[in-house]
Parts: sequence; structure tokens; C-alpha cells
Amino acid sequence: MTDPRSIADVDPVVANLIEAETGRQQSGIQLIASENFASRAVMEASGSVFTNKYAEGYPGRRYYEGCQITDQVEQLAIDRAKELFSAEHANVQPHSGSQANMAAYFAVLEAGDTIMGMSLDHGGHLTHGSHVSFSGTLFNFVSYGLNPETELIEMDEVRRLALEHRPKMIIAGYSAYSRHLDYEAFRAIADEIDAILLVDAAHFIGLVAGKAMPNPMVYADIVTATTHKAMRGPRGGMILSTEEHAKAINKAVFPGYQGGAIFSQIAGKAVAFLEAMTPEYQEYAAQIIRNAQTLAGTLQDGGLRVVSGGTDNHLMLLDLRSLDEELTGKEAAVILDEVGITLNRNAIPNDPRPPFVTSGLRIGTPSVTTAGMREGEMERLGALILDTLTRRADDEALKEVADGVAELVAAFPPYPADFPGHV
Ligand code: DSN
Repeated sequence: MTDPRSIADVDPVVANLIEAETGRQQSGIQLIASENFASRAVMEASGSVFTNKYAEGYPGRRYYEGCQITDQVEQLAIDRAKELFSAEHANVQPHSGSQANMAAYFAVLEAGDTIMGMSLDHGGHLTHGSHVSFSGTLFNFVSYGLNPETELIEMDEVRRLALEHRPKMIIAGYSAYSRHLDYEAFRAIADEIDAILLVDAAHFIGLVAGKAMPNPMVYADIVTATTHKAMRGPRGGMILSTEEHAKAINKAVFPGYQGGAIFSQIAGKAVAFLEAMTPEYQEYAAQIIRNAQTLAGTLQDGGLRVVSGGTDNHLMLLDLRSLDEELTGKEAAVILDEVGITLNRNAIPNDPRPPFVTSGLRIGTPSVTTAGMREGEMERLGALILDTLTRRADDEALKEVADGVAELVAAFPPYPADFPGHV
């Protein structure tokens, strides 16, 4: 029999770290745009006995025996994903968003082919062609950026580059861009050069699930995504596509780029998809955007420039130079973390500082919205952020901000008091 003792008895060191991390997550305000608080149901599934099972292959066609139940859980996740996003095909096996992208690229392209995506320093993702990622070394990437005046993707420029370089795939999607994507224009450009249109919806798939943003599957050949950001599921990735690419995508995920899938995570994905089918989740998704817009407005009123002038989604980028030319993203993020507001430094478009320093911050509202905060709390939070940044040399002022943060957090705990690991 396996050791029946709890983690506190078997490994108090790790048990203490779990308790400490639980304490950290709920004693501060979490504003990292790619994070969220998964539900207890999601975590029960992703911490379940499915972690023990190998089931290489796909439902009904496995290389191992004993997959009867695993087949059911994967099929459930597939069916729910297809229903949620009106997709002809879903693959729920990718371990992460990056692996989903890698498999999707190789499903329909060959190494060396040309792909066009948004550059990392204008808000794209590492896997959209950065030279430090597999994408930039294995494919010939052409990047589009933002119009320097409007800080928006300019579709005429995307079309000009597409006609010049004739990529076999065009990627629409981002990690740090706060505006709607013009799917119709991307589709038209892809059709003009006979390219595949892939939408990387990793950041905003949860808003699509909650019907707070348009569904990219209506336009794209392939949609890649993660399940743990605004989606609020377990860590992992997935690929949605038209039936035309279904076989190639399945083959690319397994055996192409992964071995056995992580079925405990797939069980968690199934639960998250079910949770996302409820009217409550739709209200949650809409509230994420209202919160982001209120927070952006409050920060703008306080003199902080929001890149592109605002947000249509769950995130915003702040140009710290508007408050103080000397203030870097790194310094601002560290000071904010010290008063209990956790976010990440982020390059702003055409940032003169290196990526480890930056002149900007990225803020996202999925986690605070899960905790139950609404517009009123976003105004309070905006004031606390502004106070921290403008009075950062004043220890007394920072102490007052930290007290304000603690008050806000205490009123909106992400997890109930009886939650496992709660401190
Ligand atoms: N690292 C994630 C983010 O923070 O946006 C994307 O993979």
C-alpha cells in the first residue's frame, strides 16, 4: 500500500512551502495577467489518481491497457472544449501553451517555413518567433509590430508584410496587447496569400469562453490556448481547429512533440470547461473586462499613461515614464510587491530599456475578479498603485499603502477559510 500519511508528515519542508505559498497568494493582490485562482474542484481533479495513468494515444486508440476510464475523461474534456468554442476539433493534451504552439506549427508546416507573428517587444509571445525560443531558431519568422503613434496593430502594415514575405502561417495573438484583434482582416490577408491563420488565444481564451470577447474559432484554422489564465483551469494547453487539420494536429502532439499526456491535468481541464459553461462564469468574464477598464481609467486619471490609451480585455500596459523618467519597470514592480501588489515588469512598445529592466508594467484583472473585487475596489487599488509609485521614497507613505492593501485583501480572500493549505 502507498504511504497513507499526509504531506505534513512525509515532507514537512514541502508542506511548509505549500502553506507559505498559499499565504503569499492570499495576503497580497495578484495582478499578473496570466495568473488566476483555480477552484477547489479543478485542483481536486488535477491532484487526482489520474496522475498515475499512462495512456499514450487518443480515446479508443491507446498503446496501453487500462485506459477505459482515462478515455472517458479525455473525451469529456474534448467534447466540452468543442462545445464551448464551437470547434470542429479539440486536442486537450498539450502540456502548455508553448507546446501547443510547437505542435500546431509542425502539424501544418515544416522547419524553415516562413511564419508571421507579432514581435515579442511589441506584445507578442516568445513562441511567435523570438530568437531565444524554438520558434525563432526552427522557423523563418517575420514580425509585425504596432503603429508607433496609435500603439495598435495596423492591418495595412500586416498585409504589406504578408504580401512581401508570403508566410505559410499568420499568427494573431499576444501576451501583452490590450486591444481587440481584427480577425476579419487577418482572415482576409491569410486568404489572399493562401496562409494558415493561427490565433494564439492563450491569454484571452477564458474571456472567449465567457462570451465577453469574440470567438477566434469563427475565423481561424487553428486556435492555440492555455487553460490556466483567464480560463481559471489547471495549468496546461490545448489546440482547437477545423476538421481539416484534426489528424495532423493529433499526430503532431502525440507522438510528434509529446509522450504520454498528463491525465490529471486533462481531468482538471474537463472540470474548468464545465465551470466555464455557466451564466456565473459569463458574468465573471464580463467583470474581468469592466475591472480592467476601471483600473486603467483610474491610473490614467492619476497621470499614468496606459499604452494605446486603454484596454478591451483583461490587461493593460503602463508606461512608467509618464510618472517619472527615472522609474524603471523593475524598480516599480519590486516596490509594489513589497507593499503587497504583485505584478510583472513588461517592455512597452519601443522600450529603450532592456527586457530585464523595462519602462513598463503589465497588469491583469482575472485574479482580483475571481477574488470578488469589482469597480469600486479597482478605484481603490488604482489609488494604492499611484500612491506607491509617486511616494516611493516615503517609508511612512509606503506603510500606509501596505495597510490599505492588507485591508482590501482581507475583505476579498480568494479561497475560503477551510480551503486545504489555508493559513
Ligand atoms: N508567461 C506568460 C505570460 O505571463 O504572459 C505567457 O506564456
